[in-house]
Parts: sequence; structure tokens; C-alpha cells
Amino acid sequence: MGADLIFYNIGQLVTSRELEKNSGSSMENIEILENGYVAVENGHILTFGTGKVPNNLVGLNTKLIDVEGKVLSPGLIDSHTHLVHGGSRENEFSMKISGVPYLEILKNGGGILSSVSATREATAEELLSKAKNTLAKMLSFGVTAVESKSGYGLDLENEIKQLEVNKTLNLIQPIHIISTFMGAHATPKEFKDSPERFLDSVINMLPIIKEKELAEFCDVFCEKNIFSIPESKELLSKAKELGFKIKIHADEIESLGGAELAGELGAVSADHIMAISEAGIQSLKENQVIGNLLPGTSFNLCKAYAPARKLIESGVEIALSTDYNPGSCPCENLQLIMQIAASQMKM
Ligand code: IZC
Ligand code: ZN
Repeated sequence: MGADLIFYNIGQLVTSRELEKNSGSSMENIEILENGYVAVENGHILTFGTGKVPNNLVGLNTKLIDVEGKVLSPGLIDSHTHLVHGGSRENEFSMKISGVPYLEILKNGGGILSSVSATREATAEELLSKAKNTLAKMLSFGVTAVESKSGYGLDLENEIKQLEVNKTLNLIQPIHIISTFMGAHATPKEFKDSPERFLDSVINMLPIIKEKELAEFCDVFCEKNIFSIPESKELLSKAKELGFKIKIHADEIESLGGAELAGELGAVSADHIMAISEAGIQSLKENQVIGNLLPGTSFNLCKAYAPARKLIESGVEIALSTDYNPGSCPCENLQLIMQIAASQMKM
């Protein structure tokens, strides 16, 4: 019989067999096998090992692939992206490097709001085609699963348009997409004078998104002058009641207490956490909330990095992602992010 597919002549075969959990020193327990092979049957790993491929694995119909001494590792997971959007924001780059803060650009109608205009103007087909091109680049860097947020529609019709693009992407290309509803990403201009009414409108979108099965997670930009701690708590509590898993853009720019809130609500992850407090670190650890680190954003905004070593040594579970988005991190390359994590955060 034999396997369907065998990869052989693998220079380094990386497995997570010894990885009990993603925290503390156990994160160092990745296994690297030299001169490896992997046998696959029905899309699942049948077995793997080192040295010569055992004869009993090779049948008449087995496809053999010579890896030519390269690395074979499990697919990388990018667990924080703003994948689906219209337009681009390279015009803000010179403003940013001349010192205009990210939140100042947003306050003046640029930043996220500029992507909202471009996303509202784009058709679903245009958004799909752009995101599909991005995913092809991500795949070339070894990424096989991507979390993708809405949050550039900020009204029901356009939030649904973004989330439906996620659904279609799952059907037409090989990367697995996990969908997140982030209607609370910024307050759109039509609600400028009544932001509390906008939060109500996002809360009212929740049951509709749930009913249409358009998102697994709900996220919020919890930040000074964006969504406060009480507002974030109100939204995420409702989302949780409806069965969404929750995550938070927490303590990205100001130390607001987003990580503490993530712990209190039992979020899956607290993302960014560049400005996390001591109490925030404790809250993540005690409540087993994953700290999702996004150093590409610190790099692009010329900001401090999250205290990765401190989080790891405190026993917080850690993930690493691109934060791919048109403004604060226009980078599809998770391998570059890993390199920045190593050199700047000593991961
Ligand atoms: O479009 O700027 N931080 N949201 C919160 C972002 C970054 C994405 C953006
Ligand atoms: Zn983000």
C-alpha cells in the first residue's frame, strides 16, 4: 500500500511534539530532526522520522517529494490581521516619521477612517481579489492559517461585506481563515457627535453577525479616545453572551487596563500589550489569556516593544503575529516579524 505522499531529504524537520504549552521555558522545547522524512495519508501525517525512508511506506502510487535539504515545519499561524480592506495608506508614512502620532492622524479623519472610506467604496469582488493576492504572499512565507478582522466597514452592510469576503476566501484558496467581527474599531464620521450611539449600533450588529455565522471572535480597539474600558466591557460582555470568543486590542499605545479587562472577561487573547502594566501581566497569567505580540507595529510606528521576556518569564502564554494592516503594519511577512521578535524583543 504505502503512504500517499512522502517528503524526504529534509535538512531540518521541525516538530512541536515536545511542546506542552506556549509558556515559560517549555516554549524552547521545539524538536529539530536532521535528515528527516514525513509520510502523509489522506491529508494527515502518518509518521515521520530520520534517515532512509522505510520501504513499507513506499507503494506504487506514493508521490515522493525531495525537499533538497530545506526546512520543513508546521504551517505558521498569523493570529492577528486586518486582511480585508480597500486602498492603502503609504501617504501617511512621511507624516508618521516626521512625528505625527498614529492617533492624531486618525483624529484628523485619516488612519483607520481613510481605510474605512476606501473599503466602503470597494466592491466585494475588489476586496476579495486584493486579499487573495495578500494571502498568496503570506503562503509563500509559510503561513497556513490567518485570523482576519472586519472593522473597516463600521456599518452593518459594509461589516457584512468584509466578513463575507472572509467566508469566500476560505472556499477559494488554501490558507484557513478565522473570522473576527471588529465593528468597534473606530467611530465613523457619521457618528462623530454621538459616539455612544455608535457603540449601541455595533452591539445591535452582534446578533445579526452571529445568526449569519460570519465570525467566531469579537474584538475591540480599547484605547484612549477610541473605546474606553467600560465601553469595551459592555460590548464584549454582550458578544460573550451570544457565544462569540473574545479578544482585545489592549494597551497598544496607552496603559489603559485592557489586559486586566481581558483577564476579567476570559478573553482568548490580549493583543499588542506594548504598554501593559504589572497588574495586566498578572491578569493574563491568572486567567490564561494569550498575549498576542505584534512587534511589526512597534517597528513601523517607532514605538516601544511589548515586554516579551518579562511576559514569558511570568508564565504568560505568548503568540506572535503580523498585525498586517494598511496603516500601522503593512507587512505580510511573518518571517520578518519573527526576526524582529528575536532581535528587538529577545524572543
Ligand atoms: O488600520 O490602523 N491598531 N487598528 C488598531 C489598527 C492598528 C489598524 C489600522
Ligand atoms: Zn489590530
